[in-house]
Amino acid sequence: MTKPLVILSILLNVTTFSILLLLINTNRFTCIPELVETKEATNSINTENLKNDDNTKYMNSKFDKVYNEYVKKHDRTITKLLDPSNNSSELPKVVVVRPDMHAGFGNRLPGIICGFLYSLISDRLFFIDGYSNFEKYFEKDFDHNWDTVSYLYKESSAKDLHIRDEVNDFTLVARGNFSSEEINSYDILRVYTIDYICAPLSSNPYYKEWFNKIIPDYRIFTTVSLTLLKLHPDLKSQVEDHANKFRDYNIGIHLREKKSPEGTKSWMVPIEHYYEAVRMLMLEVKNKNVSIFVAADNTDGRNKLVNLLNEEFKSNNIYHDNNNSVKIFHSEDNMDLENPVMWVNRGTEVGALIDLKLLGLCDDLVITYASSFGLLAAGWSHKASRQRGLFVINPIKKNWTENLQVVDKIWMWGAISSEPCMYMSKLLIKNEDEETVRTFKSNPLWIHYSQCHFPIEPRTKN
Ligand SMILES: Nc1nc2c(ncn2[C@@H]2O[C@H](COP(=O)(O)OP(=O)(O)OP(=O)(O)O)[C@@H](O)[C@H]2O)c(=O)[nH]1
Ligand SMILES: [Mg+2]
Repeated sequence: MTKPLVILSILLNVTTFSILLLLINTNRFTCIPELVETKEATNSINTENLKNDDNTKYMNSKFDKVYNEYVKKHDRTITKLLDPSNNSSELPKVVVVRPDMHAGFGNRLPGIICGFLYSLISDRLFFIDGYSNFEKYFEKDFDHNWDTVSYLYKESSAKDLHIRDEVNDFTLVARGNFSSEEINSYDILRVYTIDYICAPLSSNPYYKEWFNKIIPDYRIFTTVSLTLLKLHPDLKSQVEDHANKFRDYNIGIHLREKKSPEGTKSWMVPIEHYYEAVRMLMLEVKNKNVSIFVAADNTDGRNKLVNLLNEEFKSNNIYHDNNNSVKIFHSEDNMDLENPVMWVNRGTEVGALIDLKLLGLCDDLVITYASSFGLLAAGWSHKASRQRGLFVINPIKKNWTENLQVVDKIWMWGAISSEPCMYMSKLLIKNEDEETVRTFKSNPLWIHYSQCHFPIEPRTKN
């Protein structure tokens, strides 16, 4: 190249580069508006409530694709099945989940999530049997009401995968093949459980790869529940009304006092322990408007805790030095209302769902050991991608309460994940064969799944 040509080429390059820089600075370069939009979306998440639940921190586009394909397949198959001109005698294979309608609301949902996972991995259709008023509380993307098709399956063969604590095929869940000849010979796989019983499925060698591809972060419950269990718009707007009280940073507390390990009345959960956990969280918060949302299984306990927190934040200098303003609130549910379905567990179904969702919208959670309510709220959460796990408050023996700081057992711990509890996992570890236990323990969360509930013994048949 001659000298003038080299100079011209340098000039041209410099000019092009300058124009590019100018375009970038003035946001006129095509990719810039997108970048700006993403930033705005991320910012709006900080004040997230359900209004923007399509744009929340936790999203999984890979699973969404699988889900949307499933919905299309379900609709197509059902339309064909119910078409009067269809004279094929072949019935699609199905998974049918029966929730326990006499159990707490936190107990009804895990079986649904498990059943849906079973249907995905085994290429079966998914149905729910006997969830009264499901449509009143949740928005459905497809018709999974078993009543729609059950009359066709009167003569069909069925296998019980789970019947509460009595029957649980853990070997199949942890290391079996859901498409084997044996399992395929059944038209119906039945799931009747109150537990997040399918947790070992993500360790199963047949499905590990699928999970690694579709839900690699082990937020399995969150991923499935945010698509399959969408709150009904009426309830959603009630949640939004409450969520408007949320501020820059929100701590959610679930206080469960009315539950003790089976057969013992000697355990209690000191209210002060929740307040200790909140103090620990608050020490790291500076220059923020904070809200604390308190959900509880009884009005008295809730009021005591709210008063204690109010008192603390009025007087304690630590928080004033951190320059935080704190507001404490709760939903309107009156926990003294007797629930006709569950006389031990009070309050209304709407109230419980609203509390669950509000807890799930908080930035941090302080919940009660062994209560599926708090663990479920953590799992059914748009904030599941928060880095810090849950603070879990353990009950302690009543006669230890004279000195609350000295107990010979952990009374507060931080969970590594927001996955719900699998209370049967202790039983799995105790009773199953070595290979099943080993496979379950290959799940990095096995301790999380197995340390969140009192040990239970299998029911003896009499
Ligand atoms: N509204 C509301 N209801 C609650 C709250 N905590 C407990 N309840 C009621 O108590 C029930 C507790 O049942 P679950 O949701 O299964 O929770 P759990 O603590 O595991 O209790 P069990 O499984 O019944 O032993 C709920 O369904 C509600 O009826 C709360 O914070 N708010
Ligand atoms: Mg429960």
